Amino acid sequence: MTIDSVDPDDVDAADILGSAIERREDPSLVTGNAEYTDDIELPNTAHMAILRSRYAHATIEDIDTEDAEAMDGVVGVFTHDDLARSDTPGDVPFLIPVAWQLPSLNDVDHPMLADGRVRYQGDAIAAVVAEERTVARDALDAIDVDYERREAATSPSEALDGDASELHGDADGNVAFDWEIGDEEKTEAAFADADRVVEFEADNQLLIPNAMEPRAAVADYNPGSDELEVFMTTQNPHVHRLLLSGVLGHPEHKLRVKAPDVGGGFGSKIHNYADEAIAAWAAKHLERPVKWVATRSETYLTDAQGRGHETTAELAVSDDGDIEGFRVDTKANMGAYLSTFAPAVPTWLYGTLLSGQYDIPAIHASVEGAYTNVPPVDAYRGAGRPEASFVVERVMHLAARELDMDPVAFRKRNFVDDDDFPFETEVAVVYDSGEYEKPMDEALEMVDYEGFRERQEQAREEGRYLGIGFSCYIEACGLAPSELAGQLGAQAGLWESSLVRFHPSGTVTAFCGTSGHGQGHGTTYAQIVANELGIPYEDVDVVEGDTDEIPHGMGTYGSRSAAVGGSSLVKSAEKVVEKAKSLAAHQFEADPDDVEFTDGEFHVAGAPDRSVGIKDVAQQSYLAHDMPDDTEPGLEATSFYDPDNFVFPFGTHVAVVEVDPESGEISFEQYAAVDDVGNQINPKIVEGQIHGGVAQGVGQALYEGAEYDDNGSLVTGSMQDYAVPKAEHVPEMETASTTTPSPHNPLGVKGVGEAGTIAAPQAVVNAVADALEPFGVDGVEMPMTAERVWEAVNGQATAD
Ligand code: MCN
Repeated sequence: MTIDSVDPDDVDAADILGSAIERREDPSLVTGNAEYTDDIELPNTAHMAILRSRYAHATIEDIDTEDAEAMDGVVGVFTHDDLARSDTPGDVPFLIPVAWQLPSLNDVDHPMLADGRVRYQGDAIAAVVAEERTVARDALDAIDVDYERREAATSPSEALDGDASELHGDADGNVAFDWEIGDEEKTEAAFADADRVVEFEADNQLLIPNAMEPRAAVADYNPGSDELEVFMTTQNPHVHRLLLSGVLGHPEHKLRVKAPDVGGGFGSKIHNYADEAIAAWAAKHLERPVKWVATRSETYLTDAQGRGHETTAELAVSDDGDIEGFRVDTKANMGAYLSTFAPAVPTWLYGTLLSGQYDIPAIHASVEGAYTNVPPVDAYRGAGRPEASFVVERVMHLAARELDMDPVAFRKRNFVDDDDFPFETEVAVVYDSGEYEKPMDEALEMVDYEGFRERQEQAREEGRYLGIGFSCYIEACGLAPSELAGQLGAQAGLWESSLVRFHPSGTVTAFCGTSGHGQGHGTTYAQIVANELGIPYEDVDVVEGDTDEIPHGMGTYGSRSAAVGGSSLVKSAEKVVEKAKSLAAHQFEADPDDVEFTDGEFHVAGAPDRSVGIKDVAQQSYLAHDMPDDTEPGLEATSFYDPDNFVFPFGTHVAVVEVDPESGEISFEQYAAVDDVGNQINPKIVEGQIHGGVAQGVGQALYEGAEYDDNGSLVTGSMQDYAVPKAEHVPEMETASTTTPSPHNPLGVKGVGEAGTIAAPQAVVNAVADALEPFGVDGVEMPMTAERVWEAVNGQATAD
């Protein structure tokens, strides 16, 4: 089913929450009126370009910048020593340590510009600032770098094998951390008693995020006021302000970070990168605006990548099909340096989801993080949760096959029962609410599962290979309850903050500390606030992404904005209504407890004829002619909302494919997605998020992957080589939903921003494995290129 958008004018005010209102942000985006960072033109702007290492691992013997400095139009050329020697007070040449700690973490210095060593192809060596962008880029070629090359290791198993060249003096054997979760002893006992053990081994390949707009920054420093403004492609301006303040030694209150329109992020614009910090440093140092815009090639080389797991897993099952234990061992690629939230991704965001939708009595997982010669690896859409869901759902597929059971029956037999919520897993989380059979049943109907098996049989007789693959995913989002996150290693609370302000004319601005970059917050937040205040949707404007306008914020990632930011808006709006109620009561000469609020109107209980609208109350609050004692003029409220728990969306995705065993081609017959994201604020936006997420998940299954050669050079460094799926490669999706509200937030919402990406890859891989069962193939490594499928069918490696 495709949901049609509706014009807000056609929706009754009382129905605004939950309506598929058309996105108000789209006209400006599609008519070119949006303002991105690169559109910002400040007078006297200089342009920065960064010289990047051509090798994945090398010692730098010498950097000669003389010729570049002598070029016409070059304003300055800077290396690590310049940052270190800078006379700007408080300057430090290193990025600040990660924002997530683990007990065993071997954190290492991350120089903003190379400190005698480069550790991945693309590592920053020098910055050129020039009058023109082209001059800055040309001047990079005039810098002479004398490299002494070292061995490179780009995969965790290579880096950890004991013979690899060490990346950092502080991390013996390239070990970034060792981490485990669950009960090892109990799990061993479960395996000792098990009828059968099903084994699974697979990589979850490194992915490059590919946001449409490359990272960029424009920094402007005013020496008179000591104010530093940084416009940048960020998903979390307040967090970036704090991090930049630490890196630059610039007072946080004199630093403004503003996100103009941001063309996507998928996690890659959360982190503390060197480039934006160097642009800000240069603006301050040169006392003129400095702009840096990454080229597309730079985004391939330097944006934090995602996934990068090598995993072995074992499932203990009884002959009847009961899961008895689950054991997982993962080596995680952390890249050359730890990125901002990196340690959380393959640990807490991964290990805690290894129970999937199932009641598994014993689980143990261990994860070893490895420093390797690739860019830092951090959150990319899903961040840890797609990797967990992939392992769980691939093992479920293999176990059903081993037991000769129907994959649906096997899953249903082991689902957490509806009555068992809240459900405490063996891996340290409590699922809030769930009804796992509902989306499964809906999806089965959408693909006519019973009819499918007959069709599959018939097709096989004709030499055609159809397959069906299931993915019953669970995710934890709505990041995050601060106390719990703190116990797990977060160095900051993960609350969200908002401000709801009535203007004297009765319109409202809602400020929120999240920072949307494609998710349609302007629409959904206005729906939330209009609903709470009982005023027309058009009267609410939403502001995000500016540290000068919004008091506090933690940003947009981890599908947290609806559950945490949205709840914060509800809380602020409730405070506004509470104050307005006391003002209305004063007018009515009634006790506030006797005043009721419905559809934007206050009236005394039992006397509905005498009423006053909240907009009128707002106006009077600013006129301040007749206020109750001890009440300040104005009508606005700020709040912090800190969730009690994560929210746990879930669903079933089913892929139906046909595989040609001779060519290795895979084509989609059907893709059904049934998701439960709790109550939906805007079903059209939810559907869009699922579509985009599935496109990225299908991309991982079939096309995408960061490939490095033996020297550690990126082979897939452009859109020619790194296959982001085009529209024609994305299956026609049929979507539906079930609704199990989360009890943890006032909206009953769960997140949706990552669900599709978490669900899709294993649905597609399982479908291909199902199609190729007659050939004895039980899986194909991702991305499942035609060549890999062909190899799997033909059981031999093709010649290089
Ligand atoms: N929503 C809703 N009902 C719900 C849940 C959400 O109507 N039950 C709406 C929200 O109000 C919001 C949108 O759906 O407008 C997504 O909400 P949410 O799931 O809270 O996710 P966030 O807004 O926090 O967005 C982050 C999420 C992540 S983590 C990635 S990665 C991602 C994604 O969003 N990156 C994106 N979607 C993206 N979409 C675009 N266009 N570009 C990206 O970079």
